[in-house]
Amino acid sequence: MRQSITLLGLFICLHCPAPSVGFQTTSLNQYKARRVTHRLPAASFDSSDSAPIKLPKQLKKKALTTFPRYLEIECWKRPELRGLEPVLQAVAEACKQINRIVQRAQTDDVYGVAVDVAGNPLEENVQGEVQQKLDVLCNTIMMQAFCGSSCNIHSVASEEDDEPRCCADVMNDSVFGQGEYIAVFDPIDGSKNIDASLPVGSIFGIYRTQPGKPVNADSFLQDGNSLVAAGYCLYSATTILVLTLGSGVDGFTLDPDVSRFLHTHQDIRIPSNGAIYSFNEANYNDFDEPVQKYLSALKHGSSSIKKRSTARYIGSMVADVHNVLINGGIYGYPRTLGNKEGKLRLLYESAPMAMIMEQAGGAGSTGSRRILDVKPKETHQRVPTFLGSIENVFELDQFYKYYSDEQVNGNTSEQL
Ligand code: FDP
Repeated sequence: MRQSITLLGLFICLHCPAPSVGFQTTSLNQYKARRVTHRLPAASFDSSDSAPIKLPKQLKKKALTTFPRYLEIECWKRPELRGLEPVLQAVAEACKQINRIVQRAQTDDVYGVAVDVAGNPLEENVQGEVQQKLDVLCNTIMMQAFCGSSCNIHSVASEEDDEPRCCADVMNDSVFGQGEYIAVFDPIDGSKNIDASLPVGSIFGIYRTQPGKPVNADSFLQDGNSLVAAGYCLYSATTILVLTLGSGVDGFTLDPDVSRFLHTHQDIRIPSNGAIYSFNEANYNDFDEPVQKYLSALKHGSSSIKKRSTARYIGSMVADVHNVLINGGIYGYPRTLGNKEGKLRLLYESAPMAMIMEQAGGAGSTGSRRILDVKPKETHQRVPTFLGSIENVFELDQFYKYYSDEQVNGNTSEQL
């Protein structure tokens, strides 16, 4: 009896009309009037009165290896990487600088549109975005770290620059244009998040130049299997640098007291499956059918991952992917009706992240193939991106396979 009353209630509820203007019992003005609008008088106390915060004695520092020492040991074990040691040291220093800039974004004058020497706003970049001061600043820092720390990087391609640049040109000295490596990076990814004090990150990858071939824009069109190193730095509750040199993944947390990256995460392994799914679901109606079906399966509990799914989306790739790397699950930026190749850039976003995922035991897929197998046709190419635990990404791929087989003549899962 009780159950049938509950069901009846549910039925009535499901069939009751959606509230319309005529249905309202409270007008908007009445609603607004209910808010607490008075302001408390501004607190007046002299901040110099406040005593310095003392940390409890039991908060002792852990004995952790520093990033420079870690690099020294790794490059000693693998002499072929020695040329990268000064480069990666400099990149870590650049991440510290970017970290400070991000933390000062609300208090210092680093906001707003970037201007040239004459004070005119810079032109839109190749992505069609007006460059912000912060983007330009972080780009310069990263570029100088890669190009100016040694003579080992020949050229760089950045999200912020339309074309790759030779380090000789960046440093204005021909000695810097001879290295055997090239680097790709996104100096500040998810920068729209900074206004709201949310996490952002930097992403990078390093390739070898092709022996016997001149280094030019085509040298960057290598698939992700050729990456020698990849990493990202997340500027969040803690600042963490995550790095792979092709034999596992390690994480280094910035200790703000001594301004050093310390080896806090040894041999990171992503769980083989996980509950998190991290997609911008506002785009659901524009996703491919296989992605829609996959997301529905997660929500209805019919996924092969026998865990109750939980949604997490910050809107900053580094933060979202890091969450999935640590806790397990899947991150996705699929193609949409408006963005046929998705939004993320293959060379300096998806491929480095896919290398990290695979090195941690996870997977990176476009839905139909490994991200690391996609050979770019141009520097700023975009690619549908799914990254995460191996079982989760495998299941997503299965949805693509199943629904493409079903629509042999359709174009929902066209091969990249
Ligand atoms: P952003 O445009 O702020 O640089 O790289 C692109 C990116 O950020 C990713 O970091 C982020 O995950 C994604 O775009 C967010 O896009 P949506 O707002 O479309 O979800």
